[in-house]
Amino acid sequence: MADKAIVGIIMGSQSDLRVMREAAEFLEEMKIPFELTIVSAHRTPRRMMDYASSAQSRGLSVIIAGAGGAAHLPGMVASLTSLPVIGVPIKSSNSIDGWDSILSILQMPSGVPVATVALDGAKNAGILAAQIIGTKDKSVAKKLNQFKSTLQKKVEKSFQELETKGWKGTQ
Ligand code: RP5
Repeated sequence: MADKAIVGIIMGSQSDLRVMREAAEFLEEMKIPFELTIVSAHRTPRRMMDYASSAQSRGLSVIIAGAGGAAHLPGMVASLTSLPVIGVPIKSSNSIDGWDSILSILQMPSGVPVATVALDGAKNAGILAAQIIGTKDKSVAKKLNQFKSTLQKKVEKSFQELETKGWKGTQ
């Protein structure tokens, strides 16, 4: 992507990409320039510190961080920057049942928030990042409104289909 990245997508391992790509795909759809890389809190702690502490001066506005198991990446990144950090808990090979990833990312101490999305909810992380960018960028806000209206139309179509079968939907 040619333009300077304003969203940073990071993940603890290459194995997280199967989930995290959905955030990237949504940002691509919204034409929001982003960067995507692997940064591990445990295996590359110095890289994590460099990434998080330089993020704002490099022009990023939001960071999306995904990790699984003992998922310390989003919280540690949030401790090193005042940019908003969106955390994606991943059900990885070292995760027991996903709750370990969720709680590691969600239960942050007061003063260091991570906006945590659902387990494997990378698309919502992309949407939330776009919504943050859309507070200042009118063209992104317009695209998001169109996206939300397609969501509405899909539901309308499905309840209309039920009604044509003679099955009454909720009032
Ligand atoms: C975490 O450990 C990563 O974010 C990944 O979800 C998990 C497993 O990593 P790999 O062993 O697949 O590299 O740090």
